[in-house]
Amino acid sequence: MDDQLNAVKTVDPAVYEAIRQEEARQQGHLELIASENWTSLAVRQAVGSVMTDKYAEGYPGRRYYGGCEYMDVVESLAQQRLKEIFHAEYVNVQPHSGASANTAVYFAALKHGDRILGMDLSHGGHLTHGSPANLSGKFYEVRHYGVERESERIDMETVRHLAKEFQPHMIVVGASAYPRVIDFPAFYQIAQEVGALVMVDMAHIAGLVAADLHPTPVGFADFVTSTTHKTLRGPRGGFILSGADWGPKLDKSVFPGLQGGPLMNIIAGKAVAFSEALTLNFRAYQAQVVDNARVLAEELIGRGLRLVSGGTDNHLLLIDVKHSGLTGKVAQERLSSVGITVNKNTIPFETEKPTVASGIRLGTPQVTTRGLGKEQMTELAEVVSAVLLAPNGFDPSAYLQRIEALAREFPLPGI
Ligand code: DSN
Repeated sequence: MDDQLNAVKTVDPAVYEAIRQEEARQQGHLELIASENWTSLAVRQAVGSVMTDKYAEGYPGRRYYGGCEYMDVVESLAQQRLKEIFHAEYVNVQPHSGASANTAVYFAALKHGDRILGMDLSHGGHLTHGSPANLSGKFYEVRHYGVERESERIDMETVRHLAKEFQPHMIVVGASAYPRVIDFPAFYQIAQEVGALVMVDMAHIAGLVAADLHPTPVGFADFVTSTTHKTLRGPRGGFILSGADWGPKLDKSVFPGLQGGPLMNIIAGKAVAFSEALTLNFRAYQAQVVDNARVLAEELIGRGLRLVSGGTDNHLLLIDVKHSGLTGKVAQERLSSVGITVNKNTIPFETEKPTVASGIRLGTPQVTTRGLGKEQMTELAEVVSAVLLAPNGFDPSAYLQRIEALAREFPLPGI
């Protein structure tokens, strides 16, 4: 990264220093935040390019400003590749984030006050799926489904019952902390029965879907939204997929409805990431992400930790740390003291505030990008379980050394 940061160093030493320290933090620790990843040098170079300097309001071939010929090249490439990855008829690569993508769909398909049925945030859903703290919960009438107390999984008969009672205009499917396969055809069937539209937010599992490791929502949803930076390993941003018939409305909803000029440097980074996602290497990477999560889950359970739903089918796992006498906040701090970054997370039927929480969420996308495999998952599980089950006042230094050694052995590619 040296050459790319020389100018920053000269012009703004304070920002340079913060970037370097962040680089060292990421390099020297293990990032187990399930929604994070490590982009390729190619993606970061595209994002850091002159594409950031251009206004390109509109869409390829129909822009409001002159000089957009290369913007058109890049956005069209991103669109074509995204269509190819997910077999979608219509794509929009301009949403600045997953939240923007979801909001653009709501504004295209719903009226103020319409009813949406989405997954409860504390059961693994997302803020933009109707939380009262989010625009989606303020603009629409919301009912939530969750997981069953015993199985900690979504029960489709419960969802059907709720849908029949509530008669939603839209069912929102997808989660940010659900470790199990989501049955998209079953949701779609229920939506058909009650005459609702379906939006699937596949942000967390987009990379797995791209690699055929999770059933695709395409064909079982009117709209599919996603971020680009989680398992999909692109730059920070969002996108929308749908059938061609919704295209004109969605285009208008994103621009000029919700956004102004697209972030063309990010769209260039998306195009590069989508080309990477079409390779065999990417499929192998996703398979390793899932294998690593499974091994990590099994090893943690074997060492006495309780996992929500008893395991994982995807890239993430939720540990009920209350079961081990901790809060999520304390567990996050303990792991941080040994060089492992995680986030505290509410668990189903939560009794603590979200800022305290009873769980932590762990994911394997980033550590898999740096090359950790099953053997290292066993070592990670040893450290995580020892740290979570240790008495208060334990000495973290030996564990920190082990994690730092692992981080050195598996450097982040491209620095
Ligand atoms: N904040 C993201 C996550 O961590 O899952 C969702 O937007």
